[in-house]
Amino acid sequence: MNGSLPPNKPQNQPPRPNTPPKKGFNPLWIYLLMGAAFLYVWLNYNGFEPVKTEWQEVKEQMLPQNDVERLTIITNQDRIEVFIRKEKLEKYTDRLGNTPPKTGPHFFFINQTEFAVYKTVETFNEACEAGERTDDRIVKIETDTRYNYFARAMEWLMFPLILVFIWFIFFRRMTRNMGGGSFGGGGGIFSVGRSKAQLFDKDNKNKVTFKDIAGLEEAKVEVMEIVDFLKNPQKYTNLGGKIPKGALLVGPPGTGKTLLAKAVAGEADVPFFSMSGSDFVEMFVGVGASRVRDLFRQAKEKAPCIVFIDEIDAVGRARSRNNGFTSNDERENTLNQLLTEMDGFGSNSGVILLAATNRADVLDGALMRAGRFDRQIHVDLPELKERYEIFKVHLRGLKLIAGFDVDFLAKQTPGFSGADIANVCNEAALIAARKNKADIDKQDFLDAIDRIVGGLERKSKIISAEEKRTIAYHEAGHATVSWWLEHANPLLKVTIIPRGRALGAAWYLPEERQITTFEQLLDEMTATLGGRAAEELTFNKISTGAINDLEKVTKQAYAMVAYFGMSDKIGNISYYDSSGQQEYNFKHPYSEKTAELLDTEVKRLIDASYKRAKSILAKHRKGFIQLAELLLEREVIFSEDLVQLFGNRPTAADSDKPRPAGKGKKEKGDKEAPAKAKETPPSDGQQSIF
Ligand code: NHX
Ligand code: ZN
Repeated sequence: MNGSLPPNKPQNQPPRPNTPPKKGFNPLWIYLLMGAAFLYVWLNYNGFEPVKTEWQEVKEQMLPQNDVERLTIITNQDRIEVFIRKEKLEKYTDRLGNTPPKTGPHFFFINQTEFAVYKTVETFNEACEAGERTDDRIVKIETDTRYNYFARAMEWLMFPLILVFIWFIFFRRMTRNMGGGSFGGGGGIFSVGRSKAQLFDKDNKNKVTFKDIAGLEEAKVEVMEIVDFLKNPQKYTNLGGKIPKGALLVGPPGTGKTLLAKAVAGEADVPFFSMSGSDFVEMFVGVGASRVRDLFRQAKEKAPCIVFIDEIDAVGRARSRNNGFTSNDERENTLNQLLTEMDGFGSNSGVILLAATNRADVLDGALMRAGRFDRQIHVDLPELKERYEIFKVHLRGLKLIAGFDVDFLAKQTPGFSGADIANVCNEAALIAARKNKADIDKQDFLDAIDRIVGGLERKSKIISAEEKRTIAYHEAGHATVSWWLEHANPLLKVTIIPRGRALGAAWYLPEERQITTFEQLLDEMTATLGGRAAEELTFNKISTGAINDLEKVTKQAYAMVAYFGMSDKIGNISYYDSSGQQEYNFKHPYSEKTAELLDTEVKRLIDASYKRAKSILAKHRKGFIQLAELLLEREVIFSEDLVQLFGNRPTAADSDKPRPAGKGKKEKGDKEAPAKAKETPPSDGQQSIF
């Protein structure tokens, strides 16, 4: 392929946009064609057009005065051209201009009298020959057929030209859509095989350094080592070690993989090529592979350097074994080329590959074997302390109210990624600005968090009083059930203000934990079903609104049964596939019989949880109804208000337990449910599933 970056380019030049110099296709032939056409026209045109005259004039004046040298009958144009003798030209300067051309034609007339012309000229010539008019010379008469070659050529060329034009436009648009490369800058169809890597040199303006990254301590150490490999390779090779070829950054979206890579670029002082895995994937066959080749050729020219491929799963997805209709040959070729290139350079050649993905499980095994992406650097969602650090970074530029509690923010945002936190900070600033505040306070941040978790608040959505009631009871159901469950997430607030797609929501503050127990899963399911249960209990009617709850519960129950081995009937079996190989398999890895069993187990779990939710609601009916009515009135209720209604959240001893077995099902601390004995579900039947 074509060289796009001169090998000897000085390192301190500003970074070049990813448009290599224009080469390859030459539109010269189109210009040549046009040039030839113009030349032809120009040569045939001597700057003089014959002047129109009439046969009458020729016959009665020009011929008798012996001015005509010859006549040319254009057979296919009904036109006769008149050539005037050189010595007689000045007679006609008033009509032909001051410098009439020596060669004609000078006049033409419309040929309706061809026969008469012949006759007249013949008579004239005969008279000359007979010596009747001695000063006269014979007038020649010729015929000519004149074609408009240009027009004819155009007729022939028109169709192919239109085709070429359409093809051109189409391809141009296609490459632009797919590659994002600009056509004007030399991209276009004729450079599809070139890599789109963006080169950052050390003087890049918006440079990121490790100081700009909060959290990610372990990942930073790993990545810093890679920088060190490039800076002091001897330190490692002296001892006989080999420099690794690549490292894979793995982690959920928004956790800072790309940022980490950028920091490497900023710190390493070596050229840094950055591209996205999807840049390799193009509609044309063979393009991906040739882009890989081109990328590595460029990288080797610039070694030592770092090549960063973002979203590598776009190319690195495991090659399918069954080469059926699910296979993607083009992508596999690209991957094969990538594997070949990674083996192709010696490990000390100074090119280190960094790649980022949020789906390491789907990557091809060959990509991750030793000698390729040797090391995996896990970039996880930030934990409390890390979120605190990240908040501090993003709050740097913001005008905060005095005494702002950053720690509180970190506590309120479990499960947030670095990108989410950046978003919260920005959103908070915007919200404060909208309210014309001088500085940003805690409430702005809370609103920003709500907005990012739940979407835009839609206060103006018109909801009928009846629907409002349903919503309030639904949410009160969630709140009540979760309140009385020991392992359910602590409630933050309940709201019936529509937000995003939801008409109302119960907000929890999930506990940060690494593993989840069966009891926790069960309690969460029960709390999620509390909304539907509340609708059924209070109105004896159910609504479609619970779709999201039911979806969540169903997935949860399926995961418990099929993945976590939490059903006795299925046993300690997991049909989870972490290799991602099964993803395109339409067949389940289990028998039909097991499939049925899974279904019944899922149903049993959900049914039991639903009954449990209903029983809790029935038991705490009074508080539940009070809560719903309060919610209708206030629209938002915080956990503090719930303490007023229900008392403190029960401890392990007095909350509703899924394992009654005679001892846990005592309703201590519940004074608002006088009908408790009646509402308590029969304690055999459903026990077996727990
Ligand atoms: C609709 N929305 O789609 C209306 C506007 C039962 C009182 N016709 O369970 O709002 O019915 O506890 C993410 C989050 C769909 C995705 C919420 C997709 C909600 C929410 C349907 C309350 N709160 N349902 C709830 C609700 C609805 C829906 C979602 C989603 C309702 C319920 C949505
Ligand atoms: Zn709900």
